Amino acid sequence: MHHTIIPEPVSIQARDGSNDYFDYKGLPSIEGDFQHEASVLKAQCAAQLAARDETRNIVCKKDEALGAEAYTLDIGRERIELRAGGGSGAYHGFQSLRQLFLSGGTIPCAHIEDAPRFGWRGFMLDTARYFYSVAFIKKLIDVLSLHHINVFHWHLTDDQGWRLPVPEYPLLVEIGSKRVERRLSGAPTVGGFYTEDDIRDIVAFAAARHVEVVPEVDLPGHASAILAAYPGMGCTGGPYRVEDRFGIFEDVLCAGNDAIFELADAVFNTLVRLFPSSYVHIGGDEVRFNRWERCPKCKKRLAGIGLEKPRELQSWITVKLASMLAEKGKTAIGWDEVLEDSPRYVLPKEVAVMSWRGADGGKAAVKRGHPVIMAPNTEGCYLDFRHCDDAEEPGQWGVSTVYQSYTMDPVAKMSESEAALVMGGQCNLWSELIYAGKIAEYMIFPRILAFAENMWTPQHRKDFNVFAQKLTVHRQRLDTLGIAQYRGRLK
Ligand code: TNX
Repeated sequence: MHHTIIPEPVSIQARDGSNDYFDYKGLPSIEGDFQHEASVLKAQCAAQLAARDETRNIVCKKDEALGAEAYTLDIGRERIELRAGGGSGAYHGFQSLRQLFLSGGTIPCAHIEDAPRFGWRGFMLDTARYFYSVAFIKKLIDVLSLHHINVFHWHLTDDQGWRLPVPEYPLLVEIGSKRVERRLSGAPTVGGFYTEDDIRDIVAFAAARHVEVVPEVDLPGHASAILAAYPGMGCTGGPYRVEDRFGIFEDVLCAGNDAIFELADAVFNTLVRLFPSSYVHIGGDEVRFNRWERCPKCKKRLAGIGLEKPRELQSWITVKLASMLAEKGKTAIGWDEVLEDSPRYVLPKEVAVMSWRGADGGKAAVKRGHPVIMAPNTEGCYLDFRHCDDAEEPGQWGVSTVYQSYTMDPVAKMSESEAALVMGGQCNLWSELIYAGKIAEYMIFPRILAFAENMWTPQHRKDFNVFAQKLTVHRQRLDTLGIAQYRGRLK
């Protein structure tokens, strides 16, 4: 049997001319270094590998010669040796093994060497358009980490809901986390928020799986939930409501009101307290300028800071927010609109740009020296799109195939120095139409598997036909884990 690990490792060498295999009657003992990671593996395997097999063992060694995320596996008849440069490498090695354990049967003896192509292999979940339970988010993070996805970008706020409690601004969740669901009669509100304990729980759960949780609060647009809670933050003063429609709304935070920075400061302090990641995503997408054009306070602000066009206020806000974060030791990430700056308020080089309206934003950003994460909605990164062009398929806006997720090249048409600024890529699940976790799973799988291999595996080792073959085996592993998946055509 060929090994069917997704993403495909850098190299797999079968033991010379032998048909030897590692056979086991239960979970082997795990000895040596990386006991933290080993304990996670034991918990993950408990359901499928209830028994222990003490005659077999996995011996783990830290190997300084390997990179932090790199690992090797030596699969012998009675013993597997895992070497890794650090905890994350060990974790990835364990997850490759976990995939093989999930299929049951024996494991052919082999030597595996592995390390990622890109360091940022992300997935974003929009928990604002619909609210998902802590249990679901943990289930998702666990199965993402099975495929070496290492960043969970948590979209916490949007027009339709604010999910983050901020002590100084209690109405953000009291009012901002619920919306009227007008299609329902009776008690017509939906929503929810994550308590600090929920957030700590998710962050710790992810950290144990070597997944970094990057929070996003979307500013200054997509702000209806903030405005409903604190109408003074808008240009017109309202009335506002937590939106029950989807789309883009003209009411955004008032650029002429200093109170928006007080609010941002309190929000950032909460994020700093709860999220160890060095990144904070500040959104910045789809800001409409109509209100700013007519608002006396915004006009006054423009004059005060020497700008002419109201649209330039967005770069002024972005630069301000990014420097507030820098003072708190965090690096800002923004959607690619943050690149449309004003000559006076130029985006600081260290701000990372997430390219979503195709790859052009990312390409322009590396030319200007910004770190970039590629998530083009034109090339397989938008999991809210339908899997294929079929009227029966759920999804919005367009089609995004498994094949596109497999082939999106984050460094296409870049020079070597530009490509060096590309941290990696990310798939996003926007949830306007995704009202339940099971639907989310269906939209995520198997596209995220194709994407994981795309971000991890060196190009010369990628082969879509082999991937599609492995998928037939791998689908059963997802079934075992209780993950829903799309089963239609891949191209
Ligand atoms: C654009 S991607 C948005 C989201 C929508 C998404 C739908 C981005 C930064 N903004 O608000 O949910 O399109 O595909």
